[in-house]
Amino acid sequence: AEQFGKNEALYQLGIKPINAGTSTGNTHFSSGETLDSYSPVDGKLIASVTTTTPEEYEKVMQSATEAFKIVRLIPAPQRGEIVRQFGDKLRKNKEALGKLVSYEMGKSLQEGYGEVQEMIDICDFAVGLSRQLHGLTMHSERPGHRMYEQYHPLGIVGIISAFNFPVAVWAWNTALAWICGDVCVWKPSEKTPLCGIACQNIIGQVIKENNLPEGISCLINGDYKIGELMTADKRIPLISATGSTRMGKIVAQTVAARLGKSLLELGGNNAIIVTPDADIKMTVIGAVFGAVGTAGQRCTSTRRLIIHESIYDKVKEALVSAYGQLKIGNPLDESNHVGPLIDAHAVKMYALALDRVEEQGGKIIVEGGVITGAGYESGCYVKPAIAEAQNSFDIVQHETFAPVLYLLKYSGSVEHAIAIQNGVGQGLSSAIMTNNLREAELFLSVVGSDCGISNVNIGTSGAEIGGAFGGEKDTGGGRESGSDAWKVYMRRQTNTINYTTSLPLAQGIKFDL
Ligand code: UN1
Repeated sequence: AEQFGKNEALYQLGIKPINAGTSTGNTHFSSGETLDSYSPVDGKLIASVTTTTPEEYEKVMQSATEAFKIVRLIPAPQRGEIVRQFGDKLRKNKEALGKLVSYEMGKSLQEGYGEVQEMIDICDFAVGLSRQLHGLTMHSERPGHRMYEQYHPLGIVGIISAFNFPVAVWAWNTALAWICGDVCVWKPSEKTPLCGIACQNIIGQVIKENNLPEGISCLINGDYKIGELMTADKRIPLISATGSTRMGKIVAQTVAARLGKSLLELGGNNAIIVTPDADIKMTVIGAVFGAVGTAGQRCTSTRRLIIHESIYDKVKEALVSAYGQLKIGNPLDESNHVGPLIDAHAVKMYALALDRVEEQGGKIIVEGGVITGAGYESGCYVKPAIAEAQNSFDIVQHETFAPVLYLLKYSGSVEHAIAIQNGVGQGLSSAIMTNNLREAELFLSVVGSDCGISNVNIGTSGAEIGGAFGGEKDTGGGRESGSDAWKVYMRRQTNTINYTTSLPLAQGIKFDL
């Protein structure tokens, strides 16, 4: 990886052999046990991070609390200016940060750059939004009264993010939270701690240059135990968590028990319906990128293809031939399409899924397997696989974070395909490939897809930041990123003002003294 300037990237991002620091400016150092970050690309130790102890967590919370008192008073467009500067710094660091994402997480360099681009995009979006935190004005039922609503900053936002988007998901949350006048405490995945340090170093510069309180952006490192301190902490009104459905249920219950708000982005089991009116060439590109992009480790990855029987063999052949062209290897080498899985555990889950689909009656048509030999020493490189299966199989119902694509056949009308598409626990992303207007509109209608994201003639992954991102059912119901997702980061207040000399009551109630 050295030939791609990995070391220069680490230097530029301020990554040291051992990285300490729990909040911006490094006033509070973390001194807990060290977390070593090994690259799935070459199996080498990149650097280590000291984790946050409960006492240090307390200091971080104090600095966040102090920072909020100041930040909430800064006018929103001025907060937007800070986010604009952050976006500029990201532009300057796009190459270095994209490389680090690729090297620490294992996604292709193009996708690493794409992830940093998502951060830049959400900053631009947030800057504009900082002048548009609109509430409504309502007509009061009482004479001489005015009624309106306003949005106030919420406070401390706790962010728990996953390894697969180690930088962008944080930015979706922070860029919005900051313009809303909030401060953030972030616990990145313990599998990608250096991406967290790099992001903190970048925003740390902006905070310093603007003489702002360092607690605006806090970073805590460690495993779920440090996350639990946040979810149970009454001082954090909103917890935004990305990860598995299992994790989300635990987070949701802890946060709900103290009546906090949670924004959950959990598992997906995303399908593309391929109807007889589909453009096969487009279908294959969308399905292959969706299934093997980020080595199948996006929550929006395509896991199921629901194909009409009349074109099933044609689509299957085209897919098998496309999979034959895939180059698997070092993701920093741009001639490769597919990089490694995150770690040995992910490889185990991948292998287990392939065993299970056969046990449950499926047929593997593109063989999987772990790749060994020169260039694959990390043991995390696997072959993207395709299996013919039934939607009812337990393994098909389950999200496996790996490049395993299930082919499901449907017959009859598109309603049957929609029933299969909706026939899983998760509800994140979905797509239909068709040039038939009726099929497309039915798929998007109330009796169509039950997912938070439903696309026509594009795949399931690669959503733009401008739309609200998230899903229903076991996906957790949260929405972040674009549209009006900002509202969850603020508290809404309804104000009624009486400018008369009498006090009429609402609902016409008489109360004479
Ligand atoms: C995720 O996998 O957690 O839509 C986020 C996409 C990306 C974000 C995925 N924009 O695939």
